[in-house]
Amino acid sequence: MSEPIAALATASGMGGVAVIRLSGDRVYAIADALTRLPFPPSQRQPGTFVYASLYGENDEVLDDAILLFFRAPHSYTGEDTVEFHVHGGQIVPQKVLKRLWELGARPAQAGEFTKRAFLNGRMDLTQAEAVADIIAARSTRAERAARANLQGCLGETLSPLYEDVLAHAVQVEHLLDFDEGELPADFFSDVIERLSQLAEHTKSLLATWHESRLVREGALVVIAGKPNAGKSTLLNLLLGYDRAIVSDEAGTTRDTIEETFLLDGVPIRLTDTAGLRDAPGLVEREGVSRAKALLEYADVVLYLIAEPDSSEPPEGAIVIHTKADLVAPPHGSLAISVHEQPQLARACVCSVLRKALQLSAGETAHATLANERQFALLTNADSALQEAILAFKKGEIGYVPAAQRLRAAAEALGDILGRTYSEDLLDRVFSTFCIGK
Ligand SMILES: Nc1nc2c(ncn2[C@@H]2O[C@H](COP(=O)(O)OP(=O)(O)O)[C@@H](O)[C@H]2O)c(=O)[nH]1
Ligand SMILES: [Mg+2]
Repeated sequence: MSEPIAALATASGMGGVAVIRLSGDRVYAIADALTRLPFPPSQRQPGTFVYASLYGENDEVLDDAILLFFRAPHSYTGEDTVEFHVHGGQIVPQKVLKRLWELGARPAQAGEFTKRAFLNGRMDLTQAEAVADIIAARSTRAERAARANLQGCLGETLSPLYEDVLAHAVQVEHLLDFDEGELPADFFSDVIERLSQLAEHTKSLLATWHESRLVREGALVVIAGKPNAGKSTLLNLLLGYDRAIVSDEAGTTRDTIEETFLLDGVPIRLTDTAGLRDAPGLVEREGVSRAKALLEYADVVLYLIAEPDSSEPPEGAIVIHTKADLVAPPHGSLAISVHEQPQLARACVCSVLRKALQLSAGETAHATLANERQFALLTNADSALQEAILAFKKGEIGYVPAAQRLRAAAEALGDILGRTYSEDLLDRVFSTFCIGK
């Protein structure tokens, strides 16, 4: 039994068409009551549609709509589903939804359609998460990575790993019930070799998280340096518009200014800061202390120097010499002139950022980890595997703990896929979804 649920699947607000999705048991009875067609929805073939008036309680027409029919298990949720394409805007969709509540449907919770799709075996948990990621994507790169996982890239990589580790755990547990003397002599060396191969897979999958996280969460890049080093000029150049005031008056930028631009699909939170100096005014002093605090959190610090400047760059910062058109930069240094060669300066700084952030040029069409949950579980699986291998290498005394670690590794892998799950986990995953998805 699954209660009929309904929600607006399209964004609320002005729009030509709004789509309302209705899924669960009895949805065809509801659609019959709503349309009053002589050839009612309940008698229609799945995969067809009809244009019909929708009626309210007192025979008034709520809207004219197109209805699409899906039958379990061939629908997004795997349940009977009817979609209503009605006029968009503030009023009509709300009227139709209200009527659906009167007819026995209830409002869907965030992500509930996708949760049902998962529970009905239409997709694994990594695919369900990819649905939310496609919607949340802020760049085509993020969207492509999410699409790959929605198509099952991550699931198809993890499933055989899970099956294999689980099979080993089961086999070892089984063999431990026998006398060691009965085991084939090379049994455990074979197991160790096979597990080491599996650990290679978990390692390479773990390595995808760095870039994935950047694509998803972006990177904080802070531009620092003394007043007049050309920080605001560089910020404007990278953004492509005049965001910050540029002036030869020292102390022009007193607050921190943050704007985002995309570098190869990675959102770069670019932050311009007050020039680092013993500032005369209170406001600028506050700006300087904020700038210093930001240096701690930055993924990359670009430290600009306009000669002559003998200041010490913060540790780990990338030094860029500016205004190369005015003063020859030190030999072998990284130098730009925004005034004379803006294109070159931009290309140079972008390539510095790519390198510092370790961004690969290629876009993702393979399995990547998509979130902290997956990363944490795979990290656990990976260390459990390593511990199992070490335990096996100890010989007989290690076999029991090794079997336990193998079991733990299998469980962690299974959790990523949602082979095992708790209500609590599903709540956490699906509560971040949009209503109507
Ligand atoms: N000649 C030259 N002047 C520059 C260059 N970049 C910035 N400036 C000038 O340096 C002054 C300070 O620049 P600004 O970006 O405000 O520096 P900030 O204090 O570090 O933010 C301004 O007058 C800019 O026009 C450059 O590449 N060449
Ligand atoms: Mg400035």
